[in-house]
Amino acid sequence: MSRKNQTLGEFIIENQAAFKYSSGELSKLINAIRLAAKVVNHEVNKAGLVDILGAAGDTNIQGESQQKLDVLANEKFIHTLANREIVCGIASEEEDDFIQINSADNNHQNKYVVLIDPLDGSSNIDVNVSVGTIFSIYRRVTPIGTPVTLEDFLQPGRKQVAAGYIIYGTSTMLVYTTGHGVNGFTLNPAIGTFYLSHPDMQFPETGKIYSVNEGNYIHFPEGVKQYIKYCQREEEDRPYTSRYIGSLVSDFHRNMIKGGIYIYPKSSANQNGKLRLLYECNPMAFLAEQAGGKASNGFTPILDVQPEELHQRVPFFCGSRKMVEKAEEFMRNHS
Ligand code: AHM
Ligand code: MG
Repeated sequence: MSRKNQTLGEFIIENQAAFKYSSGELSKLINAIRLAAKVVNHEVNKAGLVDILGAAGDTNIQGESQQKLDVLANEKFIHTLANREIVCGIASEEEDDFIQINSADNNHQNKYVVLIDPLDGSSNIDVNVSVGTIFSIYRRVTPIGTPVTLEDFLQPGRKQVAAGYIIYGTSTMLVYTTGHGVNGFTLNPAIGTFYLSHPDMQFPETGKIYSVNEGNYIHFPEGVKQYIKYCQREEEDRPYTSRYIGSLVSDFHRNMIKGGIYIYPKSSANQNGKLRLLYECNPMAFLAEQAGGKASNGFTPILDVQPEELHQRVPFFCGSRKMVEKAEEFMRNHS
């Protein structure tokens, strides 16, 4: 039973029995993500002190060179997961290829692979706008006892065991699902503990916010252009409000709480849009569905798309169920 003010640590232990494959391994994995989140949060919070502490590329007082935050976040997550030997492989938006975690002593006995976008929206760091980390967890499909292969990472999103994000915002939150609803935890920075602040998060069935980079309007497919016009028309409960942070985690988080739709469509310049299927869209789609929302590529549920490569991009429509269905209707009618 979840209750407000429960710590994330307590929540993980109490809910372990509800996990599909309950061996404690997934709990340990989420605990490691919780730890890496706190470390990255600390670094992100220091970003504004760049004039004092030194910019990326500078050498600090200990003679260490300062790293860009997205590179640093990547390292922190990979090291935290790899050092604990609780996963058999990691793929990251920041790495060209997946990483095999070789543990000499346990002979590839771990069963989970993790995919991460360590610092999404990192171009927002310089202007003090919220950024996030996105993670996605699968059970490997190749036999335990052998090294992981690409096949373990190229699974449809429907196979995810857990997924979530950390939002480094006005407060830092960790929001995740293991397929039993979505729960949000807020970090108390004074004591470094995440508390359950948003139990059983739900997308409102519909909403009044649409989030899309309208600067690219001219390049959008006709269905998206028509849907945007629909959002702006003075009819029924419209016009809707336009809100676009340009940081997927933040736009998603706001829309889940207030009701809304996020769209990153294909464009004439970019046939598959911009967002990555494995690191961004699948975990967000899993969370959306678990919270009663919807996520699609305009025609098909994101979670049913069969990935073909690690860094594959995909058009993304995600948010309140009725809004996504309406956008899909425009896509169908104008394709
Ligand atoms: P990134 O992985 O390089 O940070 O890019 C992903 C980000 C998303 O967070 C955001 O929604 C989108 O890119 C914004 O893109 P654009 O500036 O093209 O609207
Ligand atoms: Mg990203």
